[in-house]
Amino acid sequence: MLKSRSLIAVAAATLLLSSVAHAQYKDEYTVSTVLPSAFPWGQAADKWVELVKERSEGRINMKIYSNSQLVSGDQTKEFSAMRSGLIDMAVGSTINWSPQVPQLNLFSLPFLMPDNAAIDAITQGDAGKAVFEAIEKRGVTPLAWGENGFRELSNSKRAISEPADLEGLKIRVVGSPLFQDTFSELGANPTQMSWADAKPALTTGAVDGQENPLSVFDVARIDQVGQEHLTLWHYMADPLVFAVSNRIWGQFNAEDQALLKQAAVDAGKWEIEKSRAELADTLQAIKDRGVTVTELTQAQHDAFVKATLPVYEKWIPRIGEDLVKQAQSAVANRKQ
Ligand code: X2X
Repeated sequence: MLKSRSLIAVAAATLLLSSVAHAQYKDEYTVSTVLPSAFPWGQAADKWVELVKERSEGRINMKIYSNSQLVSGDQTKEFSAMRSGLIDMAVGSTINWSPQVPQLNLFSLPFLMPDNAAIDAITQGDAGKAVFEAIEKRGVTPLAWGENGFRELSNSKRAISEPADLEGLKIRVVGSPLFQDTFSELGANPTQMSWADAKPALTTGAVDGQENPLSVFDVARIDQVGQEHLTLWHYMADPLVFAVSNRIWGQFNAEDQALLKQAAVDAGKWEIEKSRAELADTLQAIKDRGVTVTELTQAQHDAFVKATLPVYEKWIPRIGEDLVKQAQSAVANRKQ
């Protein structure tokens, strides 16, 4: 009798606790992205939202706010907004969060990652774990990796196949001052600008060029704003990170945390495979529109690597020497 009474008490307490936990759940969680559903980035977020809704049987609902609208278009403020609780969740680029998380500059080191296997070796290994720890220490819980892609260089003036071709060109960049350094080393004239301002600036000729993955060049129709020359130099790639503000994360019970994480892992994997598989067709579509596409010879590639080496000297101390070494050895030992 006594035993069953205490069992009832435990059951009642559990029920109460779980209803308290439920009461804390929001009707809808905000998810910030820069690029909307027409781009692989937006599709990664769509997939996450869809999987979470399905697997939680409609208990956890998320709504995507694209074009960085929750931070009035200023994508470099997204991380801070998540940390302070203004944004609940995000699928964000390492570039845009690097002003707040210096370790994220790792991925922007020029020519650190020669191919997809190199990206995977970093994100799926110890270096990736260290990067996630750095994000978490700053108030945001990272769950999984996605991909924006290798960033290629376009401009309206001329074909670029060596550093000297960049001389004096005004190039739109975003994120941390690392990009100012990279393009300054190459003799260009870099200007920091949000994505919201980039297309208008390309249209008016306020800037001559920009760098973005082929999918972004293609879907945003960057060729229509005079960007006739495209150089495939693969100088860096920005992974995407699926993440939740620590304040929000702590409100989910362990089961739902696992659900959110697994859904992010699955959505990320799906998006990475999809966007890599689409790349060849995307490049063909860009060529078909008359864009001059320049591929570099090994010697031309090496000249860019050499010209940007000073960026390493300046940025390794800021990123962390151990982390950079860890990443470099992951790349050197990657599975092909
Ligand atoms: O602004 C860009 O270049 C973009 C869309 O690629 C990022 O958000 C990093």
